[in-house]
Amino acid sequence: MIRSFVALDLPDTVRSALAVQQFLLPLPRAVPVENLHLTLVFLGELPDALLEATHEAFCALRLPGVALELSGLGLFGGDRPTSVHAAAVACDPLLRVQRKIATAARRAGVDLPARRFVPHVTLGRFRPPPPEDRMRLERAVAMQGGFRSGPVPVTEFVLYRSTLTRQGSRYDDLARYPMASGG
Ligand code: 2AM
Repeated sequence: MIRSFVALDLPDTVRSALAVQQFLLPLPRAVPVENLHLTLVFLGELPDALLEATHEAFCALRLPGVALELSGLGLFGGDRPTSVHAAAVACDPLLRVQRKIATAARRAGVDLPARRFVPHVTLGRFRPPPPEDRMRLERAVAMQGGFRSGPVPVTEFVLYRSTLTRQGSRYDDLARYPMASGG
């Protein structure tokens, strides 16, 4: 079984801008800058043959590139937040690309949960902090709410393998799929 997901790799300019945001936030643990990505579809644990079939389906896709734009920061987890993220603008081209990749995975036989796609880049994951730390984090997220990056063109999507280790997740790219530039 291979744990994998499909994501957009981030251009260096975006990565650097996000590293600055991570530095400015009181994060218990930041996602390493080289691991930052925007997940389109989390495939989960798949048997090798199914992953291969899914890869073939992705190879057959002809998708336009997208203009990636980040706007604002947010917390996931409500009263007990467990992550901080930079939100991506949910523009139609990005939503369409995500939908087509999810459909291709489903047609190849992947059982994907029906979940609304909320495009984001996770900057830090943590256990729900005690109230004082939570308020500090919420204040910092609010203060940096004006964060913007892009739009920048992204012309490929990536199939990543995710390996859970004691030190955190390790991501290795298994395949890269070009999207037409100019999107
Ligand atoms: P996240 O950034 O919001 O945590 C690799 O784990 C990537 O897949 C992450 O970007 C993660 O999103 C995303 N993902 C989506 N659903 C997941 C799940 N059920 N388990 C782990 N990761 C998931």
